[in-house]
Amino acid sequence: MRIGRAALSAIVLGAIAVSAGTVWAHGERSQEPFLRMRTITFYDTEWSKSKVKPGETMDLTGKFHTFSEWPQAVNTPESIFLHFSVPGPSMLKKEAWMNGMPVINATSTILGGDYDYRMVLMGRVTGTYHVHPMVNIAGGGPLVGGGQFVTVDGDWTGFQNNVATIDGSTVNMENHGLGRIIGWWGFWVVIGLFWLLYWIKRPFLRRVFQVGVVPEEQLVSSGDKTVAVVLMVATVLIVSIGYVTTNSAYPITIPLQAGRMDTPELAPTTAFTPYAHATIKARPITAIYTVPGRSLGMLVEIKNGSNRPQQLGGFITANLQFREPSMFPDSRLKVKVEPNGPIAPGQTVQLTIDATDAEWEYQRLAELIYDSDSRYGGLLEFFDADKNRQIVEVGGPVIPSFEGGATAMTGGGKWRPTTQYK
Ligand SMILES: [Cu+2]
Repeated sequence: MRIGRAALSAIVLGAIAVSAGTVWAHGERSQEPFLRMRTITFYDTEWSKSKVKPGETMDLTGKFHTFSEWPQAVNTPESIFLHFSVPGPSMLKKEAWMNGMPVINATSTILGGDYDYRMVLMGRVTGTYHVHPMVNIAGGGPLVGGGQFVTVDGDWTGFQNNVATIDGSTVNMENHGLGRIIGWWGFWVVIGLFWLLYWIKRPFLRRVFQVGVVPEEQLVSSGDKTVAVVLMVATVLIVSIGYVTTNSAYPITIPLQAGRMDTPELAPTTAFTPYAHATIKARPITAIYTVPGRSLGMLVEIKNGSNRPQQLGGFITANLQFREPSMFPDSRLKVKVEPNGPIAPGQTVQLTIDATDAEWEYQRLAELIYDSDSRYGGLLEFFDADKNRQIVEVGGPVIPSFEGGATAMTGGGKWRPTTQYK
């Protein structure tokens, strides 16, 4: 049987298309594990809606933690800008808050801090978008939190983005001043084209080869000089007139604000104690990543310095939240804690914490064993009997194991934690 070349390539292309599967989102999984585990850890991310109409708003809320053991390869978050990530201006940010303070400008953060944020997003262009919280670090680039699809549903023709100005008038940001911008742009395009065409018509290329051969009066005539002087004077004059008329049309203007603010520290509440105020101390002893088991096993010494019994209920890293199943039966990702149960006040215990899931591979976090600095990082969540939560940072070196069934305790049957780590 002979298969035509076209048919063969169709089969090959079809096979590639089928095997490629559906490609979604932003490629956030391609960021190196250390960037996702040891810089900014987003948690409690919530999208108030999955569908908005153009002009309708939704809340994007959550918290993020700045990791104390910030990697040397990334600029520290001394100056950050809180934003969200969608493809293009398909949604608008109408408000942004961090720890109860409006953050319109860039702001500073300190390492080891927890920040509570809220952004009010407005639907604009019809479509479905993967919406992430995002923190831009000056000199370091953007770091994104977890993403969820939000659909902007409905016709967006006639969409208005109205804002009230300081002087009390309302302007539609979609087309405010657009006539002036297009008018001036068109005007200068005409002037520029005239100047260009004038010299092309002279003609330009032939005279280049005549430079130094013929007298310069033949290259640039007195008529050329007149045109140049008229254009030069006209340009200065038009710019001045443009400045004066625009200034009188918009008498009250302020420049774009480029200052930096300082976000206050997140105050502890009964329900939530940020890491800076945590009374539980965690000291990592050792950690192992089991490649076949897709499992991160940690051996951590925990000292409960609070006056209530505390139980480890979760481990958060790189937008993944592993939770202890007896406390959170609905959690998709589970963490196994031994010995499990409340730690009495003042008590110090060694816990083995195993976070096992295919997500390590799926999110390409298993690559952390190929980092030149193989260290893990994450947040431990401790809960008292009333489900009040404390956030405790944990992180340290990871040793890979290529054997199945390894845990932080057994180390794959060969490697065991030694006193050198204590
Ligand atoms: Cu995405």
